[in-house]
Amino acid sequence: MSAQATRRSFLSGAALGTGLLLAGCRRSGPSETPADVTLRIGNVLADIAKDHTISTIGYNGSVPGPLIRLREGVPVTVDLFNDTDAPELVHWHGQIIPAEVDGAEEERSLPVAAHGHLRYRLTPSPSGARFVHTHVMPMADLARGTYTGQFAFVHIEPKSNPGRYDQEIFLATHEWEPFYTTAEEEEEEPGPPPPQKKDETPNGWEIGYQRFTINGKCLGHGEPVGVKEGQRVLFHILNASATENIKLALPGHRFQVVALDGNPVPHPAPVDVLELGTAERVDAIVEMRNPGVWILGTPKNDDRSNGMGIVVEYANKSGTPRWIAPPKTPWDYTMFGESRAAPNPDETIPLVFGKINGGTGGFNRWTINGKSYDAKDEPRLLHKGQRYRLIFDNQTDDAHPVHLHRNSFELTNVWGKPTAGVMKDVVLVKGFRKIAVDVTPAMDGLTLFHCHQQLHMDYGFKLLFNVV
Ligand SMILES: [Cu+2]
Repeated sequence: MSAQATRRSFLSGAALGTGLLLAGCRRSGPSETPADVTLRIGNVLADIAKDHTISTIGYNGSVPGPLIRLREGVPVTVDLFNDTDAPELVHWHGQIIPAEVDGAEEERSLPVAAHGHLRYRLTPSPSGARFVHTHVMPMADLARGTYTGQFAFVHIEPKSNPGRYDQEIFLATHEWEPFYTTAEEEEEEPGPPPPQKKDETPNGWEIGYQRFTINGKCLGHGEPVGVKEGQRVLFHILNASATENIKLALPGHRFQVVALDGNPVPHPAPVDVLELGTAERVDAIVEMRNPGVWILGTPKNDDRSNGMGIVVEYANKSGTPRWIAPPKTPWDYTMFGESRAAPNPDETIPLVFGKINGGTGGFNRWTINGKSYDAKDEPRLLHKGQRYRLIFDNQTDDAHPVHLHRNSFELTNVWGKPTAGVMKDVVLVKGFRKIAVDVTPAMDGLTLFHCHQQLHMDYGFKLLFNVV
């Protein structure tokens, strides 16, 4: 996928009547009319750097998969072809669509069989930066699930588009060549001190990576993002990692954050550093007023030298891309919200996150309210139209990017600070912190809540709701 999609290319796509641009899409078969969206799941050889090719699974032969442009409320037919030897699930992350097509096993969504084909219709909603990714649980197999290249941007155009920008750039981060490690990630901004631990079992496996990419290329190996002085560039950034929460900076520039998880924020605000938990999206406008050749990348030096970055190049400028370490200002969701209390909920549901250490060579297990997910348990009932306050109470030392399917929720309290108006579908709850969100379920059916860190999800960090 090209990093650069101009307004003009989108408009010409819209003129075709489908509002959709899909590179490399294949026809479904001679007997059927072509679908509006076709995703073919299969092996991909991704050249992430010079003389460095990754063999993985992806969509339509590329990593990331093709940019899928949809229009809010305009139904589309979707064709899924699975050229692999294992069943797959394609999850439409951040959309409010029926459980049958949402793409999660727990919700009893339709799988696409090994070497099988699945066709269905869906009505895209809500507008904004969404994405599509596999929802299988690879457990210990680091060659499946979100460790692979099965992810692609889904951009849902609003019914009316008030956006004011000169150029639109889609950037997705992803790591490769995962390995098991016992090293734990240090948090830069330590939270409250951990309570005394009774259990002295050591921490279990964590995941490390050899290579880091943006749009499937290590820093310096892809096409630079070409900009002109004076342009307003809208960046759509997606953390398509299996397990990593990341930070990104563009030295000499600031990001004006205008939307989180695709939803416009009440108070757009400038920041030096973006932070995205796994599966989070940020839309930010950058005014290009500092001509040169720059690195947009992670402040973590090791990860940046292993590839986590992309070059931003002004027209008629050349030279070695520059990196300057950004200030260490903490990310704060509430700066984009309204400083008022949200309306009172009809019901409050505490969700306490716990960890049972796996010991050396074992997997940690994760609990919500003292229990790991069990498919035999009855889902917890929610009523459509009721306002629920979910209290995410993280009693572990890990950060958890927690995700609610088929809904957007409103942040109402972050680390003790009331807020309102920020709508998201993933929120990063740091170690020993609390975040409260309100949700009014919009559509009935099974609705999965889980940590988006693949290893946490696979080892118990899930809870199933049923909206009636
Ligand atoms: Cu987690």
